[in-house]
Amino acid sequence: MQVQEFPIDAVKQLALRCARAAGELSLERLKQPFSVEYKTSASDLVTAVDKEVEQYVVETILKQFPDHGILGEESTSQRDTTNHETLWIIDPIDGTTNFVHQQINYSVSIAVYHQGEGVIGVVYDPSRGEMFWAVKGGGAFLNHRRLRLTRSVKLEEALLCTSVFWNKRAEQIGIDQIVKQLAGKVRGMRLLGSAALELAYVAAGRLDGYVSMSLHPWDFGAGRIIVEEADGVVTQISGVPLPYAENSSVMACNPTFYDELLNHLKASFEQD
Ligand code: 2AM
Ligand code: CA
Repeated sequence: MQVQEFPIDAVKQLALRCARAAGELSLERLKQPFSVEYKTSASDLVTAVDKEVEQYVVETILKQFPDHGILGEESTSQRDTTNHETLWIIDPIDGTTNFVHQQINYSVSIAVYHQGEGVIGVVYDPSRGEMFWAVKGGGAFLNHRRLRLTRSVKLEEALLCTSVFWNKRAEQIGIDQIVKQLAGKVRGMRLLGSAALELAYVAAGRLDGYVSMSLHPWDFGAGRIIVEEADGVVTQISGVPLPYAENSSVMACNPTFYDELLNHLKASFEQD
């Protein structure tokens, strides 16, 4: 049997090209009015642009790699995601609420997993022209600049970010108390509204850490690879490894205070 080698360079080039083109398309669409719909509620939006951008990305990938699987937030791809050696995980617009209200602070997120392992992560911020990307074993970059977390940070010095959804489940796990306790321990807390971008900022050292109780695979698929390649640590909030195609909690941070943050989170969950 002939074993085909994974064409990592071609896949990387395609991921970068798709992210840039998708971002440019989103900027172009901001020049005209577009439709905004409620998905499940007034705080859960989807626009015609999310759908158009996802469709563009899916078609572009499948033209070059027809046998690859795609898991996209807007499900314009109805293909089975379980039976592919190579799975692309994409969010055409991560931070749709920001896209609608602010026209900045959103991103295109594209990740490629091969045999279950994250090999390429790309998070593109079109409003600032910032491309965050990483190849497994090859490092993380912001445009052409290498990203490395070399600074030593203590929990009390950390600028942390979180995405919290103030819903019934959040109430049940006591999210208000958990966030309050965390905020009291660190230098500052931020809530930017695009998980993919927040993870990219951890890799770039603009934030020291990011915590979320629950994210979708397209929210963290690419950012997680970028943080790891910048020498950061990413796990679930219990400390166990992240899955790649399922929902999960996420904690990502500079490695020098990972244990401190993990112990703090564990303690605040035990109190609850
Ligand atoms: P989205 O814009 O693609 O929906 C802050 O809102 C961040 O969390 C964004 O990355 C957003 O992605 C994501 N998000 C929004 N609602 C979510 C939910 N119910 N579960 C997980 N992630 C969500
Ligand atoms: Ca989205």
